[in-house]
Amino acid sequence: MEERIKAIFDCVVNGDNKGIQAEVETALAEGVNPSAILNEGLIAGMGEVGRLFEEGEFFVPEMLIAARAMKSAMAILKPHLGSGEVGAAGKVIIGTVKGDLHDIGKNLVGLMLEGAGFQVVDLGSDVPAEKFVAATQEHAPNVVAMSALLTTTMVNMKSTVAALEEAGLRDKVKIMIGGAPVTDAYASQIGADGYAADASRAVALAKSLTA
Ligand code: B1M
Repeated sequence: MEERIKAIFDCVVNGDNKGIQAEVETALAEGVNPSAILNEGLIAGMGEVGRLFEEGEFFVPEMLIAARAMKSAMAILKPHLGSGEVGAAGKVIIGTVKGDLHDIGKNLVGLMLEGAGFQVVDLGSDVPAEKFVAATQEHAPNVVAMSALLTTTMVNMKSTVAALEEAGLRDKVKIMIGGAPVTDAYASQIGADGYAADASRAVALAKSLTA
């Protein structure tokens, strides 16, 4: 079993898009826990890619092919990650903020929220504040969820909170944020209602915000 997970980890690091699909399917067929595939294989593999990038061994193309492999694996894993009745828990709009193209963590949070019974409207990545505002007007969600992976883009969470306030929508929604550079203190500082460090904590937070 551990060998399977190690193979999945290696496929992410090597950006092996075909290999990872076969490995994940085999692991699932063998009864390996989907959460272990996700956390110890995919997320840990991506962490290693980040480390190699930081050390100058990997460059942007390597990060891109790793991301592609991770996305293929997540698509296979999706049906195995939850079984809540979609929409029963509430509605969330989610996006990665303006200037930021990192969407894997955001996708994972969206996927886990869906699994927990939330209806999720995914605005994608590089989402300007006005688009969050327009989507809030259109969909009337319970929660607006923002992701950022760059220290240079997390500031756009603050402008989005301000834009929601300006549009008179701030009291109608809960706002949650997350992503590697984001913290609890930052959430308080910008007037968000909560911060979650990872996808399962994001589900717990969304549940408590909508309770
Ligand atoms: Co970039 N990148 N990247 N990158 N990239 C990081 C983030 C970086 C930390 C790498 C490093 O230096 N070690 C660094 C940021 C440094 C900083 O600002 N502090 C960085 C950089 C510098 C860049 C560029 C500037 C590189 C360049 O061009 N020179 C560039 C910026 C482009 C842009 O956005 N404008 C860039 C580009 C890219 C790619 C496009 C090549 C690719 C992204 C592809 C894609 O997403 N479609 C990429 C990747 C893959 C990474 C790393 C390697 C992996 C990110 C990832 O997917 N992790 C990353 C290094 C790392 O994180 N160690 C790195 C896996 C994912 C499951 O985790 O996204 O953290 P994460 O999500 C977690 C939690 O954070 C949390 O839950 C998730 C699941 O547990 N979470 C939430 C996330 N959102 C949440 C929202 C919530 C709650 C929880 O509520 C709403």
